[in-house]
Amino acid sequence: MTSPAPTTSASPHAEDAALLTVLVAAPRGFCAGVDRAIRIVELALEKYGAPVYVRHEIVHNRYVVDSLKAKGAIFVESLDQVPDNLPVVFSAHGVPKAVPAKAEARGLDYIDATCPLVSKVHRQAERSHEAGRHIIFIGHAGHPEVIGTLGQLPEGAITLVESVDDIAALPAYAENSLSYLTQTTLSVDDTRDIIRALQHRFPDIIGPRGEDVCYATSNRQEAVKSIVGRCDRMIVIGAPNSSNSLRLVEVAARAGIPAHLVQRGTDIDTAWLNDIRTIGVTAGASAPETLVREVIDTIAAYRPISENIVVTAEENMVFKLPRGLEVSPQ
Ligand code: 10D
Ligand code: SF4
Repeated sequence: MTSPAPTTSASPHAEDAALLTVLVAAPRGFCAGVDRAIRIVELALEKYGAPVYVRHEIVHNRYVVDSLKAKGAIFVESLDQVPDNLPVVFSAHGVPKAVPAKAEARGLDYIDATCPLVSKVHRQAERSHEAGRHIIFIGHAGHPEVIGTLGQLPEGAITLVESVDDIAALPAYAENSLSYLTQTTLSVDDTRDIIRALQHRFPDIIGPRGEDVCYATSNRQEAVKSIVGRCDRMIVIGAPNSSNSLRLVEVAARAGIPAHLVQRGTDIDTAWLNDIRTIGVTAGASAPETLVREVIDTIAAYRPISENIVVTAEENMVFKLPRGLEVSPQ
């Protein structure tokens, strides 16, 4: 745990305000899958030159998307919007099998930036299907990762459940015919409860040995849990469509403190900073550190702060780049 010297500001409000302790959660922000996906777009721009098309936001963050747009990336929601003869990158959330198939049929040069931990779930789904098992998939309907994973198998091979309540509504299945998988960015606590309910109703259901909820998702939730008890309020930097960021807000809110999702410093309501002694700050896996700095600077412009980083885990995960985009050692 490091404790930088108190940061004071020259704001008129700051002069007579008491010191506000800012607890900054670690780990926070970019995970290995997000780092890799952004790098893939940058390397594709270097390799092919602009424009490079990207199907869906490469990660769910407007700042990241705008930065890549400025370098020549064009973001679209459908392959139909990609002109012939131009390269296209698939986002970190993964795509249904039909998407690369369509790109191939059109002769498009495509690069898959799906996080390897999402691809791992895709392969598990294929293996379970080949073994003759029906899959119960725990996830949030309509999320691109869920659409991508459901789209790995023929329609009807996977049933989506979103909550413990959904389990009772499932039909009966033959013995030893079920397996479960999960989205990577779920609430660790909710997922454990849903899996328990599944195992209670279907005692022979099988699932992954480790968690499908990824290391980055669970580390960020754990980091919030470690500070919420000391915070009067929590700020999570992330986008409204970022599943893992929304889960961080939930973790704080469930601990009984007001929790706010902000995209950047300008979203902060200074009323949040009155009459509190300690505020927690974290960032979802798709939010860059520059926005964390911006948020802390915004807080410091309103009240003098003492900034403390609270470390609950070290992360050193790095994923390999796809073939054809590897960077040769200097
Ligand atoms: O919505 P989300 O949490 O799945 O995605 P986001 O782009 O915010 O963060 C990265 C997570 C990915 C790509 C899913 F694994
Ligand atoms: Fe991969 Fe997890 Fe990051 Fe998603 S949140 S991109 S699964 S490491």
